[in-house]
Amino acid sequence: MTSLKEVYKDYFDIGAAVWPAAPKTHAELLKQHFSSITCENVMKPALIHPERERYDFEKADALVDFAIQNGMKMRGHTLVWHNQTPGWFFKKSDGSDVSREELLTAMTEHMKTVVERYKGKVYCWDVVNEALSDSSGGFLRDTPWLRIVGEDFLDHAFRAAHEADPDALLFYNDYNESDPEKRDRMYALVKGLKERGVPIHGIGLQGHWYINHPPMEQVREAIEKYASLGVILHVTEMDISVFDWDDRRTDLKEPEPWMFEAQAETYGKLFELFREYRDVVKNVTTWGVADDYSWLDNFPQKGRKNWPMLFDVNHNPKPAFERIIKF
Ligand code: HAH
Repeated sequence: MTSLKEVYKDYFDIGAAVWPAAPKTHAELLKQHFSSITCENVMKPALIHPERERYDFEKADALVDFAIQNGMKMRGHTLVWHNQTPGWFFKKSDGSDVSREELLTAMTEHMKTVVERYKGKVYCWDVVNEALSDSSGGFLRDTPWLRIVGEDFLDHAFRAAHEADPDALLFYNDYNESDPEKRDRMYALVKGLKERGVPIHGIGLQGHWYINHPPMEQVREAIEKYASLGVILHVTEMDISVFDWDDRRTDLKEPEPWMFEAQAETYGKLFELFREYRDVVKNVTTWGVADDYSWLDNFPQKGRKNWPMLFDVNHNPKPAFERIIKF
């Protein structure tokens, strides 16, 4: 079977998000098609640093070893986020907030330990994830990072990550990246970081998309606008839901016949765009490997099966796979 990473070797890396069992359960697909992996969860603060004095590196280490053994790159995800971050970062044992200095110290020490440990093994980090507000009202999202540290928490995060590994490529990562309003905020955020001399090298476009959304023109405009900042782009968490965002039905046990064709069309157009922008798009990662497991099976509707990947539940290539290898 044609290897996806081979087909794209002159364009960009092809990545997949993985979990601890994946090197066994999805070994063949991972080895044949992917040149990059990301830990879906096990490098997140809640899993790798559950208590102030306790790190748990075992699962992340094993996935890093798997990447090295198979000549794959490893993306680091993620260092500073409002979700999946343990409460001890933000709260003292009496329940009150830590001080700005205490939170910055915890951030720096977290980065020193995690980023330095994987120096030379993890080639890029999503340093800050999802710091922008979703509504057009606020600029930054209301989180403990913003409330306790203030707006410069991003500056501190990127500087600390850079100090911990000066060779790692550092990313700001977010979703709804091609929505014009959020795009403009993301542009302004990264522009400000660059103007202040903060070490940031790339923007991560999560790429949680839908068969009919977003319009290709918006994705193109977003790529152009971000690229004008002189940063590289990674598509960090790509999947194409077969349900529209507000379609919350839970009764579909098998995909409808038209779905995989329509999904293939969308994957095809997006990969065509990425190829066109190969000078800036350097990695395209799917948030999972095959349809037997996806976070979308529990989001936005718990327990509702979705089929968003390039390979089906039996690990066979779907129409979307066939589409993106032909150009
Ligand atoms: C992403 N958020 C996260 O970056 C990733 O770490 C996680 O595993 C899955 C998706 C997307 C997202 C969300 O978590 C909540 C609302 C909208 C989008």
